[in-house]
Parts: sequence; C-alpha cells; structure tokens
Amino acid sequence: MAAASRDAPPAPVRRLDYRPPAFLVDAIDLRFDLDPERTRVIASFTFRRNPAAGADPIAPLALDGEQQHDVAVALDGVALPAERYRLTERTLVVVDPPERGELTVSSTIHPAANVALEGLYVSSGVFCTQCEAEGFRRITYFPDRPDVLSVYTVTLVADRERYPVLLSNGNRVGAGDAGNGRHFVRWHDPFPKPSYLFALVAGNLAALTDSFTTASGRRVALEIWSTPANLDRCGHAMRSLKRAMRWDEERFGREYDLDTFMIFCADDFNMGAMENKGLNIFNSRLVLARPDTATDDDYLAIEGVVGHEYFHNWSGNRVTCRDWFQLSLKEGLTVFRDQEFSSDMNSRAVERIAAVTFLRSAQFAEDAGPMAHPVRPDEYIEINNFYTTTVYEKGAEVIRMQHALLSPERFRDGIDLYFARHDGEAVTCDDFVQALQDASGVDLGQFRRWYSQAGTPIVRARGTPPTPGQPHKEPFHIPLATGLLDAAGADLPLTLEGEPGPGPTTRVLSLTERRASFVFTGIGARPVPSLNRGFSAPVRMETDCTDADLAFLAANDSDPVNRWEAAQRIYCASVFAAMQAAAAGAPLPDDPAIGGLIAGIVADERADPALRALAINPPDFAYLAGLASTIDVDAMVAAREHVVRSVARAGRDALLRCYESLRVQEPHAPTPAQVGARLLANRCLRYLCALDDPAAIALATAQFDAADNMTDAIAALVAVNHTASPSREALFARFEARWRDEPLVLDKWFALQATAMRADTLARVRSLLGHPRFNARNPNRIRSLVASFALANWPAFHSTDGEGYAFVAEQTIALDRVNPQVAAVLAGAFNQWRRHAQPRRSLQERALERIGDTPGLSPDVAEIVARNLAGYQ
Ligand code: 0A1
Ligand code: ZN
Repeated sequence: MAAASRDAPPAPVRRLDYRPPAFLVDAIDLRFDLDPERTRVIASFTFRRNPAAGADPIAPLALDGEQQHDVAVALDGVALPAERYRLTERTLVVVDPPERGELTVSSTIHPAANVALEGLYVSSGVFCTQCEAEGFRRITYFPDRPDVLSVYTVTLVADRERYPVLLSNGNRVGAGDAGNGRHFVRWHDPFPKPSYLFALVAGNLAALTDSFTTASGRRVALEIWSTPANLDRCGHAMRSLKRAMRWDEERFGREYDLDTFMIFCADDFNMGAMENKGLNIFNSRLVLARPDTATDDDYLAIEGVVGHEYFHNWSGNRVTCRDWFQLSLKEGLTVFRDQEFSSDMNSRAVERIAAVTFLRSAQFAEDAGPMAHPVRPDEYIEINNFYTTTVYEKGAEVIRMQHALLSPERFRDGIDLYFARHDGEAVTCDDFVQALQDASGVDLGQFRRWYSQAGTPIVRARGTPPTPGQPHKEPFHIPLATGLLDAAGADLPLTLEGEPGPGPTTRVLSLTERRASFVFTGIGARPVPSLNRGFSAPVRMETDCTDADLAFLAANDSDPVNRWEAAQRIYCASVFAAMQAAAAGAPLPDDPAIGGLIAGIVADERADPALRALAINPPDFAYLAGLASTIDVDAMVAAREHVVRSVARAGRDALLRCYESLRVQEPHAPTPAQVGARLLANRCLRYLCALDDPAAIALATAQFDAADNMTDAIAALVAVNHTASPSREALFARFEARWRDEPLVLDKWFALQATAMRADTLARVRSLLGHPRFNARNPNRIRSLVASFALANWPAFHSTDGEGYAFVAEQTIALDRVNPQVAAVLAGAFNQWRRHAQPRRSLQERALERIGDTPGLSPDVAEIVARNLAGYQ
C-alpha cells in the first residue's frame, strides 16, 4: 500500500534496549551570551564513568546535540584536537575519554530562527526555553537523557535595556555589569536535575509578587512574570499557586524546597505548561484571567494546571523518570494529584464527571486506533508523540485504582515511601508500584498489567479487543466499586457470603479473573445494580440494565457519577435508535422518554445546578463514535441533532423557566454557586436556540449585551453558532470588534467559527487564515482555528466531498516545516480512519498518503502517518 517514493520513518527506540549512561555529569556550569541572532553558549561540566554502567568499560563519552554551529571543545581546560572527537549531525563523541574530567563545549545557536519552539527561542521579544523531552540538545551538547542528574550553575549575559530581567532555575546568587551595555545574572540550583528541567527566560518583564510560608516556617518568594500590560490578569494564577502549595503540604506532606518559585507566561508555547525546577513556563492561556476575558472553564483550567506544574516539583523533579518510556511515572501521578486538588477546591463530583467525559472521548478512542499504546509504551519513533491521553489520563486512572485498592491511608504510606526511597533518583513505573506494595502489603503483581497492556477492557463481556502488536490480553486486576439499590432507591448494605453483616453500601470488588461471581446475602427483592461507581476503573461497562433501571438510577443513585452516567446512557440509546433509522433511510423516531427525562432533571431544583447541567449534556461525537462498530458520520450527526431538537421541543417550558430563574443577578464572581448557575443557564440557552426560534435567539443577544463576564458572552455565541440567523453574524462581528487586540480572547472566536456546523465553515476557516490577527506560527492560533476544525468539527472535517480532509492534509504539510510537534497533532485527526464507512475511509486514507508522500517529513508526523498506514486492522 505504501507508495514507493515514501521515506521510511526513522527506526523506533525500544524500552527493552535501555542501558544506563556510560558517563555521569555531577555539575554543569552554563554561560549564555544572549542575542536573538547569535547566542553563544559555553557549557563546562564534570564527567565521570558511571560505576553502574556495567559491561562496557570502553563506551565512548557521547553527547547529544542538534542545530549548533562553531563548535569548540576543551578537555580539562585544553583545546581538544580534531582527532580526539567526532562531530556528526546529532552527536559529539569524545574519543578515548579519561575516567573523569571537565569538558567545555562552546557553540552558537540562533534563537530567533527557532520556530519549532523546542530549545531556546524568542516569544514576543522574550527569550525562553522548552527542553522536555529532548530540547536541551538544541542548546548545547550534553547527555540529554533524564537519568543524568546534575547540579546547574547558569550565568545569563544580555543587553541591559532590552533584557532587564534574566531568570533561570534555582536561587539567584549573583548579578552585575558585563560591559558594553550588557549585564549578567547568575543562578544556582542545588537540586540535581535532568537536562529536560533546565529553563531560562530573558526579557523586559514585570512580576506579580507574593510569598508563601511553608509548614516548616520557611518563606518562599512567589513571582509570576509577564509583559507589564498583563499583570492585572495574574491574580487568579497566584491564588491558585498558594492554594496548591498549601494543599500539597496537607494532603501529601510535600513542602517546597527552594527560596523562590517563579512562573513565566509565554505567548508562543507548544503545550500547556512546563514544570522546570523553580521556573515553570506556561502557555499564557493557562495563566492570564480576568472575568471579562476568561470563562469559568478557563479559571478552573488555570487552577488545575498551576497545581499540576507545582506538584511536579516532587512527582517529576525530586523523583524523575529513568527514561521516556516511564513518562507516566510523573505524568499519571501528577494528573491524579491535580485532579484531587481540583476536587478538594471545587465539586468532587463535577471534577470526576469532567475527567471521565474526557477520558472516554479521547483516551478510549486512542486505545481503539493505531496510536494505542500501554501506559508505559514499549517503543516510539518521536517521544513528543507520546504526551498522550493514555500516558496522562489513563495513567492517572491507574494511580486512582491503586488508591482504591490500597485505601487512602495505605496509599499515602506508599507515596511517602516512594518519595523517601527515591528522592534524587531517576526511576521506573515498577519502582513506583513496588513502593506502594512494600508500604501497604497489598499484592500488586497482577495489577502491573495496567502498565504493560494497551486497550480498554470490557467488563461483563468477553475481554479486551486486540491492539497493535498485542493480540492476546491477560486479565487485568480491576477494582469495581459497586452498590445495590432497593426499590425505594436506598443503598443496600453489601455483605458477602460468609461475612458478618451488615457490609458497606459501596464495595470495591476486585476482579482478577476472566469470570468472577460475587454473592451478597440478605438481599430480598431484585435490586438495581450501580456498577463502577465513581468510575473506579477505566473500562467499558456492558450491563443488562433495562431502560427502567437506568431511569431509576438517573433519579436515585447515591453516587453522582453513576446518576450522570445513567442519564448519558439513556441519551446515547436515544441517539442510537435515531441513528439506525437514519442509516436505513427511515424517518427518525421521536423518543418521548429522553425529552421527559431531561425536562425532569432541569426542573429538579433540589439538585446541584452544575450536576444537572452535566446530566443534560448531549454525548459528544467522539464518545458516540466509540460506541459504534462502524462510524457513519451522516447518520450520527443527523441522529444527534434530531435528539437534541426533540429534547429542546419537549423540554421547552422547563428549559426556559430554568434559564430565567438561574440568570445570575449579582456582579460576576468565580464562586461555585455562580459557576454552577451559569453552566446550567447556558446549557438551557443552547437547547432553546437549537430550534432556530427567533425568541430564543433574542435571549442570546440580550445575554450578550448584558454580559459582564466572558462566560456569558461566549455562551451567547455558542448558543447561536450553528444557526442561520443574521443575529449570529452581528454578534460575531461585535465580538471581533471588541476583542480584536486580545489574542487569547480572539482565539475563542476563531475556535467557534471553526466548529460551527454550517455549510460555509470550511470557506470561513480558509478566509480566517488570512485574518490580520491570525499567525500561522503561533500554536494557540493554530489550535484554535485549524486543530478545532480538524478534531472537533465532525460534520465539516468529514464532509463527503473530501474537502475537509484535503484542507487538513495541506495544513499539516505546511505546518510540519515550521512546527512538527503541533503538525503531528493535526495529522492525528485521521487516527480513526479505518473505523469509518466508505467513502470517508478511502478519502482519509488518501489524505494520509498525501501527507506521507511529502519529502522531508519530520519524525513527528512521519510516525503518525506510518502507524496509520501500517497493516493493523
Ligand atoms: N511536562 C509538561 C508537559 C510538556 C511536555 C512536553 C513539552 O514539550 C515537548 C512541553 C510541556 C506537563 O506535563 O505539564
Ligand atoms: Zn505534567
């Protein structure tokens, strides 16, 4: 199938090929003479042969390096003659190295030309870095691998006027004049760290400052650095940081360790944020917030990500990964920690439902496609492609299951042992599980399969579908939190046969075999089971619940996650019934049950508004697609639309009443009460506008006019986004005029237009590429306009004329020359192609082939294409 002209992708790196480093580096001294066009880097480091390297005593001293010029090398202060080292495109090898010594490597790099945003680059006139996973090798030659830990001393030299602020990791230990209008600042980080945690920032910046006193009484200076104009938007991030620092002390006993903790917010950043020791670098969209510019969701995301990066100081930095296959060691654990933080700060149920929704839409799809991989992958071509929902979100579920199997108390003992045992080390996922097992006495032997086997298990079905390279699956150890409801909706005590009663009302059942049965005693009439409460295991549940059981659970389950889940299952069933009719060309059936259910939930004023809003949310396309055997986009889009409209029709009065009663009257505040009320009111507004009813659209316009906050303003645009009403154009034009010069706000406007379910969307997206505020080099702009279209607009991306596919292929190819990491995200839009019905299957295959046939593809995009076009069915 592969065209003869296609380049073979680079060879994969394999987990089992891991070897300890031949040399260790205990300390490194780095000097930067910063200039956007020509930065000189001088790195001096002490190296010594690794006593633990074992077998190969003559292994050379090999350093990684890319895109560096004018390289000079000295050993113990003496210039090294050319025959003593070999320089290739990606390595510098010292021939016949001594057992120990000091190597000095000088080189020149070009930050202003660095558009891939890996290594040292310039963002809005400010120097900044991104070194994870392998960016440090674009800064200097070094053993750029996470198991080489060194103490860093960094001297930054730059023009005093253009770059008055010079930041790096650790503590500031010196500063002064460097002549010629230049100055220097020196930083020292006493904690040995891998090169991926190195960072520097240099520019004309201002700081919001505060302080935090740790549990042991040390005062830590807190600084959030941004351009002076943005300082008034850093307050929420600062409050979040202080909450995170306190929470990690209280919940995990983890205290901060340096004198200063800094955050810098960058306008150009490939991912969300980065946990560099003492100097976190954030995408500005995850720092900056003011009620008029940021939504309630933005506020929550900022709190969560500020927490996430801060928590890495222990889970990632003090204890780091031995190699990149262990990425989930730090990411799964840190996502679990940030989820717990957000749950403790806000509503636990809302947080859990949001996490489950994301996992099931994104990670389940990943597990069912060509990118499926275990939480601890076995091979990769480009590590940047493995910052995935499997490593992060499923990784967090794997931690959560161990929390459930051990109990919170024994889990904490295990985590304490893990940190104490491995502080200052680079370790593996196995080391982590071993610490939990040793501290708790719970046997986690079988549980370890969650790290090595890909795929989503099915509970109550025959097993787990195969994934690439892993046709046979062994049973997982699955903790299934279970309850039984009696006819009145009350929880029954669960007493296992042979036990003295009464047992607890929710029990974590341990499934370890392909089949298991549990017999509870003292249960009278047929109870209604509530399985996988709190989504205790990341599995697909297939149960024999009747429609009546689901309606009963939606109304009565004491577990809020399963109450939500029951409503979602009813919703999905309704969409599937309509889908079958659509696929057969029959008229779409009207399902009165779903309309009644939603109207009932909306009207239930005793229930938490945020939970009501989540319960009436229609299932998204990604989740629905995951439930289908073959994806028929036309039928799916038509069916979902049909059900949404019938809900809107049947629930109209209840929706309107709820909307009117919940409109927040007092001035905006990000309190849980206001957030919940806005969420539900705005969800009602969306339903009301789904019928193109002019009265409903007038409500949206009025809301837009009156909004004192971005949540309500954007919600008005969302509500009219798919309509043909001229009011839509008017609102979008007004929004643009108001927020033209605010890139992060305009991103919301780009994204809404890219996700509009309208016939003219692709034409609109193409013309927006020429918008004066669109910038094809900025990852946030690309994600808003192009990635939203590719990944979130099912009808337009999958349009049967193939134009959506052609557009995304063309954009992927163009972007790959600029920013391979983000280009690979776009290429991932085709990951489900084999699951689609014709003609979309072939059209997507052709788009992938077109990308794959492009000469000079990055390994990032080449890997995605190769996995997609490999023989896996
Ligand atoms: N470690 C960061 C995420 C991150 C990963 C890779 C990056 O560039 C390749 C940037 C950031 C986190 O988990 O927050
Ligand atoms: Zn992380």
